[in-house]
Amino acid sequence: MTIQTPTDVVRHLLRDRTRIPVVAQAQAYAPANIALCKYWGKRDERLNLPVTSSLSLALGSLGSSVVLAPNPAHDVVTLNGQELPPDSAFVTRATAFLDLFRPGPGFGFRLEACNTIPTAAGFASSASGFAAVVRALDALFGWQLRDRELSILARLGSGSACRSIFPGLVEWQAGVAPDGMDSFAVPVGVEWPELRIALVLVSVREKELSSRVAMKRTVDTSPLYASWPATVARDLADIKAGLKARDFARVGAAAERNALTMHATMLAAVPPVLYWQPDSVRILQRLWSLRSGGLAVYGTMDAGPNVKVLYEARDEARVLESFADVQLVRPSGI
Ligand code: 2P0
Repeated sequence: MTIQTPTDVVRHLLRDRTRIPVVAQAQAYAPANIALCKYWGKRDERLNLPVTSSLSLALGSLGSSVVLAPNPAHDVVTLNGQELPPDSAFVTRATAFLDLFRPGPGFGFRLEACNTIPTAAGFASSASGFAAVVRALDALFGWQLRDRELSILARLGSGSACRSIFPGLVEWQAGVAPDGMDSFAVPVGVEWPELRIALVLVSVREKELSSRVAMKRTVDTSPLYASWPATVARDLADIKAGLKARDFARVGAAAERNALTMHATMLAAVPPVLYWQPDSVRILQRLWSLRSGGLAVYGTMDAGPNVKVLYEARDEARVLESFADVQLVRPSGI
């Protein structure tokens, strides 16, 4: 069987499994993740296959919890306790993903999702959301798939979700196969409990431009995109070497450079993609001035205006006093 669509992938991975619920409802959690080396651009838009590999750090207790149960005939989706209208973007996307897994046309799901991270403000809630849904599906139907297979299924919902299947430091290996069966996340195998991320809040408003649209526009129109794969190859190697050597400055510098290059590449798209707000710039400048003063802090930004600050546990107090509106995260599993 040739695997070309998300439906083909699901059929292939579930070929020896049944689609009969084995429990009344299933609960699952997945952490959000922040990429130190970013995923920006697809080689296959249907299967969410990336142009490059990427590497992220999971956010411990910041993520998504879901409860999933069968529901007669149609889907009901709640987010943080509120039922969402069926035509909302969130429900449309969730329903389309659940379509891949229904036992039959008359089968509905009740999906209750709770995010401990702001939804759709560049804090990667879609990553933790899809990863948690995949884990809940696995538990509801009793499939007992391996993490690698769960990672492939989560990727079909949102590329970065494949990394949220694992705690800690995780690499999404881009793979080369057209069917994407070699494109999944794996733990990097480095333990670094002192590594921290501070989320510096600029805005929790939902972004106007989805990362999916922005990514495609960048690939299609940015004259700088041609050099992005080489940038990632260099930064990823540097980050992995830095992680192995516990060289925080090397990891931080490469992560910051990678994020800024990604945003520069977006800015050159037509029309330009700019997620930054004036406060984002102010925070980065503050961070650079603190670093000149000897504090080991490095910044990264995603598809939103918020800034994430990488630091080590020993600098926690200084990070806390240096930024307003900051949420400190202790990543688990590292
Ligand atoms: C990342 N981002 O590596 C990059 C950096 C945002 C900036 O992955 O279209 O929601 O669902 O595969 O995974 C956000 O993109 O995009 C993202 P789709 P996704 O974290």
